[in-house]
Amino acid sequence: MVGERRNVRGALLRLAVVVAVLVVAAGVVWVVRVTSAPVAGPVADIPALQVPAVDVEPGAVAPVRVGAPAPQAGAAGADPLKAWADDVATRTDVPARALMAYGNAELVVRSTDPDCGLSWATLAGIGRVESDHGRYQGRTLGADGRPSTPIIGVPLDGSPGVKAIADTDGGALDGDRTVDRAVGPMQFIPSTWARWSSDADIDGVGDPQQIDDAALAAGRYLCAGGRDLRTPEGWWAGVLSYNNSVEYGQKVFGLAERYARESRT
Ligand SMILES: [Ca+2]
Ligand SMILES: [Ca+2]
Repeated sequence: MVGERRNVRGALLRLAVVVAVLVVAAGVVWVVRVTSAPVAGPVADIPALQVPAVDVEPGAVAPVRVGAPAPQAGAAGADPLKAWADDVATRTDVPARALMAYGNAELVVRSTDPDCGLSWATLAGIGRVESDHGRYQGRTLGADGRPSTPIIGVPLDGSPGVKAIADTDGGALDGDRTVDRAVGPMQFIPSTWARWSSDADIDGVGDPQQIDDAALAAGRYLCAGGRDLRTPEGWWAGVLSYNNSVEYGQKVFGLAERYARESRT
């Protein structure tokens, strides 16, 4: 079953690469069809439910290939990352504070793992699906990069549609000593956080509720195993490792493509 799916995916991948080459050769801009803009709903909605999945197959050319302007270092004395985030926030629905976290993660990974090709837009797509950039259920994202109250997911107790994950953190991260729960703006399971914990705001603590820390950990996680996120196979493998669902990947794809496009206009 899994092998069969891989073969199909491989075939689709090869097809997608051929199509992408033809499109580029024809000088035609590759446009991903986005079915509609995310619909604002009641704050109690799970963020992912507000996000439409786009009509792309796994293996479709990675959205980062559309070439968003990456955050860059600038003049000494200025804060180029903040200037970039403030600017992009005016054209997207992503709060500037979250953009700073995603952009910072891209910059850090660009220096530590340049072959990964991590894009802030991919992180923003994941952050939108996982927690609406830390704004889940009416929360706000503070200047310190923390949601106004900690984001803690449902108990992973094996209920219908939910994985069963026994407690690994003694409740330290998720407040639950019986089972584990996904935590923070990027929704890390405590055992995953234990492996990928990052300290991007340099306060001496890796905190999955703090969006700089969470975004950098997510970026490192996506790059694991030498993935090149600039390739279709690398991008899809990374995103599906975050959540092994084609619909999830399609949602992140559509968002990342849209954020990248909006950031350029
Ligand atoms: Ca726990
Ligand atoms: Ca930290």
